[in-house]
Amino acid sequence: MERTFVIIKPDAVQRGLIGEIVARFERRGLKIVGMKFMQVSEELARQHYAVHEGRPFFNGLIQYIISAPVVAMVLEGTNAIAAVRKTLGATKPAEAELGTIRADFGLEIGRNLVHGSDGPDTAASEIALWFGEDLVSWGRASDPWIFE
Ligand code: IDP
Ligand code: MG
Repeated sequence: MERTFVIIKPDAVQRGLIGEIVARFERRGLKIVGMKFMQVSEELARQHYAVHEGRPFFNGLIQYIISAPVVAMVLEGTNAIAAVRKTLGATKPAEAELGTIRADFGLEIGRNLVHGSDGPDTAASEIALWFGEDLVSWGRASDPWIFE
């Protein structure tokens, strides 16, 4: 079973889309094992996006992610990392497939609503950075109907 890290970003929170977005992950069968509503500090934002430091959009990205609260989540499931990335859609909403979160709710790359880890290494480091050990392993009644 794989775990991945998700952020419902400030634009999605301000637009009242938390429930809509969480519902899509739940419907897909992903299990919530961590979730918090929080104001991101500039320090945490810079650590999370350290790989993008020096890019022209970096400062705008940091300001965006600290501009309003976010919902940080850890989701668990079979191939959770790839399943979440597919559910998010392409980074540029204009290129995202219809039916994905970014296509259904977004237009611009700088307001693309959600973050999802892009691989096993980033998932592990992002979960550690945002949640540490503060996760809940639990048996969900529907697990046998979702995981074979
Ligand atoms: P990802 O979120 O799909 O993994 P990345 O390339 O890792 O995409 O970029 C991280 C985030 O940085 C994007 O989700 C988006 O919010 C922002 N970003 C990336 N490229 C641009 C850009 O050219 N302009 C503005 N924001 C950008
Ligand atoms: Mg990325």
